[in-house]
Amino acid sequence: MLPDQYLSSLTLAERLYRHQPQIAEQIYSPELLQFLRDGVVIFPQALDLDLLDQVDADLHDLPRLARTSLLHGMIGIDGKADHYEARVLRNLPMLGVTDLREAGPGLKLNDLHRYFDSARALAFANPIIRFLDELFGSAPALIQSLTFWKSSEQSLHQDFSYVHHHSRLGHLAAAWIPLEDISDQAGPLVYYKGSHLLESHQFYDWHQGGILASRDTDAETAAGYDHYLETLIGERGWTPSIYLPRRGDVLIWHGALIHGGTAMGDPDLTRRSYVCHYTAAANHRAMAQHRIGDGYDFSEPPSLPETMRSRSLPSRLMSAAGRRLKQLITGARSHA
Ligand SMILES: O=C(O)CCC(=O)C(=O)O
Repeated sequence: MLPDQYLSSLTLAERLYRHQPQIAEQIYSPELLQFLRDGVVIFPQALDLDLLDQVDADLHDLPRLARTSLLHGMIGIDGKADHYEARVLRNLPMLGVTDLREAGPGLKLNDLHRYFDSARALAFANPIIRFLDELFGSAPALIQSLTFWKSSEQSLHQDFSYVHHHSRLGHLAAAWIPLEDISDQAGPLVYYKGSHLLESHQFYDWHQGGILASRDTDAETAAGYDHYLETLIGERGWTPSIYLPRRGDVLIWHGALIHGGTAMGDPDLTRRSYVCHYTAAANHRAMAQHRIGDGYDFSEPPSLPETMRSRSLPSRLMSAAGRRLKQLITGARSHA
């Protein structure tokens, strides 16, 4: 996948914002416009606290699930050998860790929405789905969910290079859902506002001009990515934002936003979070093998919200126009 192919796969909303911002401003909600500008939007206290309680209750089952090897997950996302010698969840006992809740940073559990209805409902919570529907112009589909107990301490990255088993790569966004209030000592999420607005010549060259990381990427190329991001951030003058949310908040970021997990100040602190990656449902429907280019393959089909179906371009445009009209009417009423 080359940079220009990626750029032409961006959402209609983003292409409009990049090329005709004054038109985009007439059509889209303030939240979406903020997202298109910054690559990130935060919805404070938007999630149902009872649902979060239910997720908490279900998570009590995790240690049992981990022992039965039903659960999949990874340890030390960046291969941080100083954190763990094992790479996958079922190897935790080899390290003397009997309860995954006691594991250190870098532990992530895959796709808990497949085990728990509560986690599934949280991934498809209304404020998230409503926003993504406007962004994609069609129903969103969940690609994967990741649950973290502590900070990932994952180095800076852009998701599109790693999460690319959907057909239109520019249709990618993620939600960061705190499962508890997050302390600044717990290794919170860091991101760089505006860093999603890359031009064609600004992408990292993973292989022959391609923008996707693969399992076969050599160590030198992988290491060069850190340097590339640091240089880009320095050149563009982007400054880090640290996300210190309260339970009930949700942050949604763009698939090209530079972000990562910061180092834990206090290794005992948890930083329980639920991270969901989405694309447009239409992308998944077109997907034959859950595999694209030199990307990874996935055995499970994508998850779709039952209540939503993908829509045609005219119907998407009509919805956007309808939303705008509604805002104008509401605005006119509140000024009357
Ligand atoms: O929560 C974190 O520390 C990082 C999560 C992340 O980068 C991702 O899932 O893409």
